[in-house]
Amino acid sequence: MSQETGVSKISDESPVERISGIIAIGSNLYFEGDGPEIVLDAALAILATRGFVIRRRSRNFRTPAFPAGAGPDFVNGAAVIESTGDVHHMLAQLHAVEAQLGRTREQRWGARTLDLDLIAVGQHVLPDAQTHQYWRDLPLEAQKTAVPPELILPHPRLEERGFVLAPLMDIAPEWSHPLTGRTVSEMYEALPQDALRDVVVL
Ligand code: PH2
Ligand code: MG
Ligand code: MG
Repeated sequence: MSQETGVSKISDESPVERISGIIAIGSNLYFEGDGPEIVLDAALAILATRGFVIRRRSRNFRTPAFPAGAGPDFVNGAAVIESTGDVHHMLAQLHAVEAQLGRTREQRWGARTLDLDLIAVGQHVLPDAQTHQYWRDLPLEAQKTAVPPELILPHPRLEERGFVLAPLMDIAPEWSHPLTGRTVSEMYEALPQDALRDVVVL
């Protein structure tokens, strides 16, 4: 840390890059006797011990499982988390915390003790706009079997999901989608009535 070595210098610019991610959190199964709300609290507490700063956290919402009939109601929320490192580091940490709290890689859309989904990182588009469009346009039937082989950001199903957008309204209503330009508020207002049915604040 000296001027002579040139390795780093003290300045008003941080030498370490920090990134801020919007995550959706959810649970609809007990883990070792603890219900979904406790599991969600634990997940954020563990993220904090792993070096994340929890900048914002939404209220908890009870939401019916999607697709309908797929299992018990979820408790869903959202948070803004900040860390050093890149997007892939962030995703790996989310997966590690899921595993720590009992998540097994199970059936797509099945019940789970903990689901931590990276929804967006600023205005990043991954892997590229064209691939993103492909996943966004995929019909529901195809979504049931086709799983993206790589991280897609923003989350390709964001705009359809009341259980994601309702919590996002608490923490990031002004965030805008880098490809559509629509804000969370606009996407929330545009949801079909259906998407918010039985979505209630706990
Ligand atoms: N997550 C899923 C599948 N279905 N349904 C609700 N209500 N909430 C979720 O978080 C959720 C879901 C896959 O990640
Ligand atoms: Mg997930
Ligand atoms: Mg999910």
